[in-house]
Amino acid sequence: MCGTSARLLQASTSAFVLVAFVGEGVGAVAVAGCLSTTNTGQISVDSVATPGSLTGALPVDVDRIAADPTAIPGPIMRTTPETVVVELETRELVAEVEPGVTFTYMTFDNQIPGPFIRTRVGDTVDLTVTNHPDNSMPHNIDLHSVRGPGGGAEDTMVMPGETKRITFKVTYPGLFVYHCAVPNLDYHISAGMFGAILVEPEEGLPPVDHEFYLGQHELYTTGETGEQGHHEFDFEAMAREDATYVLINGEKYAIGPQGYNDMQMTVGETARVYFAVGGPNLLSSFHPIGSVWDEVYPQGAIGSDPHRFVQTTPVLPGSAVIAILSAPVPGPIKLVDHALSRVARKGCLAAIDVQGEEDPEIYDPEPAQG
Ligand SMILES: [Cu+2]
Repeated sequence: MCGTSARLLQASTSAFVLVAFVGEGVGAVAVAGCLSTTNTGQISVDSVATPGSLTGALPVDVDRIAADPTAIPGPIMRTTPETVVVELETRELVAEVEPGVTFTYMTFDNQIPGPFIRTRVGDTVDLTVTNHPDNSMPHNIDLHSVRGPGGGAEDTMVMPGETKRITFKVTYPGLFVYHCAVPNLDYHISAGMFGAILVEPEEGLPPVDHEFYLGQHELYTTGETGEQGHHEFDFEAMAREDATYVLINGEKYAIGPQGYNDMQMTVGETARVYFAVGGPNLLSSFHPIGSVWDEVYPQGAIGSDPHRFVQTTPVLPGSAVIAILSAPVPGPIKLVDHALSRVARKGCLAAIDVQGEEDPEIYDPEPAQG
C-alpha cells in the first residue's frame, strides 16, 4: 500500500483534518511548491467527514491494486504483422484506496489501469475475455482501437464464469482507451475497469530510456475523502460528478518515492509516458511538476505531428496521451492533474524519482553570492 503518504488525524469528534507532509523522503509527499503551506512545511486540508457513517474497512483481496507503470511489453521490433493473443480476466476485488479506506474495485486482471496491450498497425488481436466465477456482475470490453459494433462490447459480454472471444485488426496507429461497457458503464469504469491499447505505427516509435504507463480515474463513494472504513459506491455523487477520490493507478498517491517507487530515472535520460483517462467524467489537465513535456501527441494520435514543450496537456475521459519528457537535473518529477484540488485533497499524484548529478547551469538551488 502507499505507506504513510497521507495521514488522517482525528481532530475532533465531528471533523477530520487531512495532512499531507511536504518532504522528499519515504513516507512523505511534496505535492507542489505552489500550494499554500504552513510554516512547518505541511499542507493542511480540512474536510467535513463525519466519523462512524461507514462500516469498518473490509479485509483486502489484494495488497496492491495499482498497476506497476513499468510492467508493460517492450517496443515492437518486428517489421511484419502478427496475431497478438490477449487474455483478460475481469475481477471484483476489495483493496485499499489509502490506508484504512477500502473499496470494492472492478478490474481487468487485478490492476488499475488494466494491462497495457501492445500491437503494431496491421496486427490481428485474438482477444479472450473471462468473467471470474466469483464475480457478481456482467462485464465486457469496448476498445477504441476497434472498428466494429460497440468496439467489441456486444460480443464480449460475459456473465460470471463465462468466456467470450473475438478477433479484430488494428488498422490505425495511436494510444487508445479500453473500458467495460455494460449498461452501468460509468459505474464499472469508476470502479476501475479501463486500460490502454497501443497501436504502434509500422515504423515503430523513437527510442527512449524508459516507458511508463499510468491511468487516471475517479471514485464516487458514500464516504468522505479519507474517511476510514469501507466505502460503498454512490450513484448520486457520480450523477453530480462529485468525486470522492481522483486517482492515478487506483490508489491515493500510489506511485512515487512516497509509495511504490516504480518510476525511476537517471539524470540525462528520457521517458515516454502513456497516460489514459478512464474518467468516467473528469478531464485531466496532465502536467509534470518540475519539468515540461518535450513532446506531446494529443489524444494519443501518434499518426500526427507532436506538440513541443507543452506545460499542461488536456486528456479527455475516454482518451489518452503519449508524452515525452527528459530529466536534466535530479529530483522528483510529479505527474498531476493540474486541477490541483484533486491533488491536494483527492489523491491524484504519481512521481518519477530522478537520481544523479546536479547541473547548476540548468538549476542551482544555492547560487554563489555576488
Ligand atoms: Cu464491468
